[in-house]
Amino acid sequence: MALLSPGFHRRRPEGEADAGDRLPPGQYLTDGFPVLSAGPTPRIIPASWSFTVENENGQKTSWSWQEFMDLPQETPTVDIHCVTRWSKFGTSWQGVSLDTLLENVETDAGYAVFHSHGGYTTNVPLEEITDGKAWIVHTFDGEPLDPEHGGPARGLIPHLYFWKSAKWVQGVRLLDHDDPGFWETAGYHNHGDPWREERYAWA
Ligand SMILES: Nc1nc2c(c(=O)[nH]1)N[C@H]1C(S)=C(S)[C@@H](COP(=O)(O)O)O[C@H]1N2
Ligand SMILES: [Mo]
Repeated sequence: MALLSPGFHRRRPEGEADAGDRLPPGQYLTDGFPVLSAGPTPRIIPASWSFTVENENGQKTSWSWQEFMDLPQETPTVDIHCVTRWSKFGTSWQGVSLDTLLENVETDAGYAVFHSHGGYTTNVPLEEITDGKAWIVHTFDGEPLDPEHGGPARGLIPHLYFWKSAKWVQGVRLLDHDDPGFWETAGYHNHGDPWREERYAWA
């Protein structure tokens, strides 16, 4: 027996017509914004927040909240993909490009590790966060980023699974060698490309 009567066409909500091309394999779309945190939510006030880039020789460059907010701001609108299989289309953010933050940093490093208040870390090859591919963001949907989602500021590397986007970020270390982070040492894939389903190290 046919489950659909003749002439019935499933209608997709506006804007989802190309979900097939836009949705990486094994993912489903959500309109919500799930919270995934490995520990408690740290409460950090902007006045005591700073961001530090440390190069492979230990040289540090830091911005206070005000200095960070005075840097050129960008407003990326991007799709995000969590390894637990939810994806969210068209999320809009405001923040500073890693290109801007790395502009005056002297480095021959090939790798980077983001580190967060609370001890979370995540590693990426440096080329994954340059050329307009990554930001430190402080605003989501026009509002200051909620603490649950990483406020006052988090990493945003949308072309990799969302665990690479460190919440409550406080800095990035540049290294001449790879140094797997929190989930990467716990069995997640070292790279995490959602289009190649790089979910787990053993898969
Ligand atoms: N500091 C920190 N950053 C983190 C995490 C975390 O536990 N701690 N979880 C990661 C994971 S697994 C995901 S899917 C996203 C979730 O972000 P959200 O809670 O804003 O959806 O943050 C990533 N960044
Ligand atoms: Mo995740």
